[in-house]
Amino acid sequence: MSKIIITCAVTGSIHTPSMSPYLPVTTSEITEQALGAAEAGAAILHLHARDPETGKPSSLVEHFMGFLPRIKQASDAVLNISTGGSAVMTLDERLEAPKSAEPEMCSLNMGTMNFALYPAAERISEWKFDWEKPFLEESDDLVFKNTPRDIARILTELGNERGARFEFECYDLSHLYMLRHFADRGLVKPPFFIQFVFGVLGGMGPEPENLTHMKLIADKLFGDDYAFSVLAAGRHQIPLTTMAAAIGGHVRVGLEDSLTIARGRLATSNAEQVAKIRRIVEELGRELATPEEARAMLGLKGADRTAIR
Ligand code: KMH
Ligand code: ZN
Repeated sequence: MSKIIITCAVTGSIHTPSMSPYLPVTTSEITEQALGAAEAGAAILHLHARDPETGKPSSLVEHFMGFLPRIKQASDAVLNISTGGSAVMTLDERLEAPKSAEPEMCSLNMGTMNFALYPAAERISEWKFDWEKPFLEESDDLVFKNTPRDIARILTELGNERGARFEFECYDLSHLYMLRHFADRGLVKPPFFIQFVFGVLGGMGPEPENLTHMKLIADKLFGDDYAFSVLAAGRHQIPLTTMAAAIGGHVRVGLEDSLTIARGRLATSNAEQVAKIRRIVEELGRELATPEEARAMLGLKGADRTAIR
């Protein structure tokens, strides 16, 4: 088995500040937690921005540029900027920061879907900020829009025009076929780095059979032209990533997708989750990929060819 790439998704746009005091939201918190995750073994940092005053997911370039240069100066980790942003943002908003930062990697969500966060609102009794409750509750009527036109635009504007490579977010079997379609159209070339996403309400559930079936179909569609990674929401994070590591995949952890380190215990940092999955994958006999090794495996352009200064 090849070396294993740990991605850490540091803050995301799913969780809200009332859910955990450890969720990084300010520029310093995001910077420090990202650097801690890289030091703990993450080769790739998947990044979203937040409004530092309120913790609300933000698409503003100035919020991204608060932490991107600081992380780049202090670490050689691959910086991967979300193009999913938050489902409440327009595609123009979602693309503003990645287009201006021209990172080595971007996420790319491979289908339009529901992305329902409202069950989480029931578990919170005290809210820190006014925006949080409606943000979660109104996701019962929200469409996370990623049409073929949107996907083509991201492949063109970030991939072909700015040299980014992608973390293809596949929440469902159908998303693998959409990636195959764009490969057939010649808009994207291998090697493909496919993130199998489990446990989002609107995507596939965290059953082990779903992982083996996704791998089976991806093997058929992409042969040797792809590598897969796994992320799973909430308490499914470590079991599903462990299974991925055992069958030759890569792994993604981080507070974006799970706030806990064990049943009922909040993780106090992203680094804590990275350290945990690192212990597990090393016990399984897998060696960690360094950022340079991840760049070579994924065909990335290199940190010096981004617009992050
Ligand atoms: N939080 C993941 C389930 C993106 O940023 O483009 C999805 C994600 C999407 O990371
Ligand atoms: Zn994300």
